Parts: sequence; structure tokens; C-alpha cells
Amino acid sequence: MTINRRKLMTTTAAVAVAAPFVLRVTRANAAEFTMKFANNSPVTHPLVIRAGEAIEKIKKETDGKVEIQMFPNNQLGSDTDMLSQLRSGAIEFFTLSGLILSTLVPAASINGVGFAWSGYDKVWPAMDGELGTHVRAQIAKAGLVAQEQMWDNGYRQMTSSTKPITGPDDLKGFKIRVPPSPLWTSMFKAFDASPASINFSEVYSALQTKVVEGQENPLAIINTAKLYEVQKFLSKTNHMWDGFWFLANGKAWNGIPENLRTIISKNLNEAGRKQREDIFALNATLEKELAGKGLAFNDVNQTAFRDKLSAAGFYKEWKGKYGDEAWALLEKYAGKIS
Ligand code: X2X
Repeated sequence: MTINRRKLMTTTAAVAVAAPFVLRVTRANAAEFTMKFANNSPVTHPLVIRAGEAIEKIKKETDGKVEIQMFPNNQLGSDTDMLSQLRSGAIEFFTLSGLILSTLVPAASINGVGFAWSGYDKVWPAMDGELGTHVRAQIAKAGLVAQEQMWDNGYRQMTSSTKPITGPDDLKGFKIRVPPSPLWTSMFKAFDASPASINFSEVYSALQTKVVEGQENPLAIINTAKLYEVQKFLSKTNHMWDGFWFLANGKAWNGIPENLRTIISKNLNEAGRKQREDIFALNATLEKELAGKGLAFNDVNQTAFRDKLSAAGFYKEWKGKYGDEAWALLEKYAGKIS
């Protein structure tokens, strides 16, 4: 009896909580396509904010026919979980780092090759140009659709709770969290570090409990995920550039009429371009803000890191993995890498 009553109360509470949403949906024109978009990004991150704006516009411009519900901040699980959900069709949209996507589409990590990019003036022409086209074609072969424009994650910086990373030698034996991706693990092994593959959903607690000493992420993530609370040092390594593909389940995408797909793509790509500007602007202010929150910043000499990777055979190995053609595309935009 007691158990039944408790169950009943839980059910009633759930209905009460859900009711406003149900009412809202029935009052509006019933959506023809109700879809889920999940991501790993904190709710204050520009990706979530700009995606939210795009979702509103899509609803309006499709006269309520397309309703996208966003589940940010790993609400539906880790990146690994969400990638499975996207493939099975449990969610229709998902923004994912190309490097993590490479667990399914090996070519997709190519933008993350260490120290490849001297600036955004090289990154965006490449990802909006032939290199991006090459990767998107590989993504399509896996049954997923990537919107044309990639969203920015950013240039990645190393943080630590134990010591600043001033040069490659400081990485020897350093326990560092890396996202689940062969390129990341390979790169930090080339530095003789001890990389641990951990999904972003577990990073804060892994740092807090000192399972790892450090991690690496762009400033906007370090700030919005409050990693400064559990890290002391930030070394401005700019060691790789990483972005998010706006992915759709291929079957779900192709089930949407073309006129609606056009509206969705237009708004997502537009929002992506604004999001790139947001990240760019944040990079100018976040160093001061994060220093104010207690992170000690230091610069590094990138050449020392790059030389270490070369000596370890890192570039040769990955050129072999991507193939000469893809590597030539990377170098066409980024310049010679070795
Ligand atoms: O997992 C990370 O570190 C993050 C948030 O940068 C990515 O999505 C790759």
C-alpha cells in the first residue's frame, strides 16, 4: 500500500510538472516535426545561446511546423551516449567535436592535428572550404548529415591543478584528461604524458577528485563549465583547434520536406556564424576574467612542443592515417605541417 501510494504521488507530481509544456504545445499549431537536439555544452556557452535563437526562428519561419527541443549540458548523457542516440534516431540533432566524431568517422579529427593552425584566418576558409567538404562527405557515408557550417569550440589550452605547463617536459607523466578520441590520446602519448579518455560530462568531478591533474579546453568552456574552481594554472598552449559539427540523423533529416530543411539549415548556419564571432570576442576578455577567478596564466613557446611531436613521429603517423590526399588539403589551408 505504502509503495503504491508513493508511486501514485510520484506520478501525479510528474504530471503536474509536465502539464505546462503539454498545454503550451496544444495551444500552438501542432508541430509536424518535433525533434530533439542534444549537446554537451554548458547553458551559458554561446553554442547553447545561439542554438536557442535558431530554434525560435525555425519555429517561427516554419509556422510552428518544426519544433526542436534542446537538451544542453549532457542532460541526455555523455558525448559517447549522445552519438549512439543520434545514430539510432533517439535524438535527431547533436553538436559534436570533430575529434570525438572520429571514433565513427576517422577523417573527422583532421582539424585537431596539433599546432596545425596559426589563426582563424586559416581555420574557417579550410572548414568552410575543401577540407570541410572532404570531412562532411565522410560523415555522410556514416549515415549522418553535417550542416555546412561548423560551430566553434576554440583553440585549446592546458590547465592543471599541480603545476604550470611551461614546455613539453612538464607533460612527462602528467595525468591529463583528454576527450575520447584516438588523436588526442596519441598526441599526449607523444608528449610522454598519461592521458585518460574521459567524457566531458565527467571532467569537473575527475579534476575535483584528482583522478587527473589537468585537462585542456578552450577558454569559453573553461569558464562556462567553471573548471577554474578545480584548476590553478592555465598554460596558453593553443595546441589544437577544435569545432563542433552540427549533426543530424540522416534518416530523420531526409524525412523532413526540402522547404523545411532549407529553413532549418539557413538558421543553423547563420547561428553558427554568430557563435564563431561570440567565441572570438570572448577570447579577448576571458583571460582577464579567468585570472580574476584565480587561474594563473603562462605563455609557452609552441615550437618546443611541435618539435617534440615531430621527433616522436606524430605527424608522420597521422599523415599516414588520413592519407596523402586529405593531408594535402589540410596543408593547403594550414601551411606545411611536419
Ligand atoms: O570534451 C571536451 O573537452 C569539449 C567540451 O571540448 C568537447 O566537446 C570536445
